[in-house]
Amino acid sequence: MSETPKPRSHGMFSARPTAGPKPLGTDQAPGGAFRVKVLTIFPELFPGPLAASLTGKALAERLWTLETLDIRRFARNKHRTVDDTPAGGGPGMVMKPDVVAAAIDAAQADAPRERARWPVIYLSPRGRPLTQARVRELAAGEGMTLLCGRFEGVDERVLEARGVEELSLGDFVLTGGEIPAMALIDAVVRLRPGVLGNEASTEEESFSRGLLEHPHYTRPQVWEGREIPEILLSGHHARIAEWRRAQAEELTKERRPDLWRAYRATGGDTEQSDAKTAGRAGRKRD
Ligand code: 4FV
Repeated sequence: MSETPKPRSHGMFSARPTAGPKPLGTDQAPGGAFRVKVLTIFPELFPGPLAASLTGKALAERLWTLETLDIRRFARNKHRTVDDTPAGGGPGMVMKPDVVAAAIDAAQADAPRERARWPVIYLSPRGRPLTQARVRELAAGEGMTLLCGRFEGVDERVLEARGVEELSLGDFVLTGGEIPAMALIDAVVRLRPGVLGNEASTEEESFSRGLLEHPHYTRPQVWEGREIPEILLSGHHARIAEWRRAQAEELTKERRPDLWRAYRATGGDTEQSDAKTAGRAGRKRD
């Protein structure tokens, strides 16, 4: 079996790998670049949509780096077999533990051992549902290695042996983990400093306070006979914030009782409610 395969860096800038291909941007990447490694049997799918817009600009500015490792390169036989029939029978194929482990070990060779700083994540429907809270934690780290499943999934033993975290994009079944991996990368990279024009926008957005986002409006003021709610044109920022909060609460109660319960359990956005109560109290005062 040939020597350990080299990870391929995405040639948006270097079509042919120079001597010892390096992940995109690490050469003069400022220490702070968030590093992403993707283990997949379809490396050509990356960067894909991540090369566009804000994530693409951030990739070019080396605010993050992307390295794909083709799992097939870690196969042990000349047919580069990465899967085999399921033990106990049943449909489909399962990805082999020895091959997947070799890919994980190669990816982690130059990553910090502390998984809190650089977790290894397998995207799968069995995983813990991905939340904005977990995304925020990941964005505060140094990097992450993402394992993209195909077929029926991956042999359980390698997930245990390598302490792999399982995350799910949602209760539905895809043909592969690559799209969930891209979604996770997008969600994490947009929280990195310098990626979003105004970081402020992440404070107000869905889930930032455990609530769904309030409705948005923009010109024209009247569209198909439908008006923008008056309050939003009042210029009264405190009342506008109050209205948006009430809208966010209404919508969350209606569409996501699970989030509403969690929100109430944490006493809602305490300081806000305190402000509100204080405001009310204040008002009473004058
Ligand atoms: C999935 C999800 C997902 C399951 C079998 C890939 C597929 C195949 N990943 N959230 N939902 N994965 O459906 O993350 O291996």
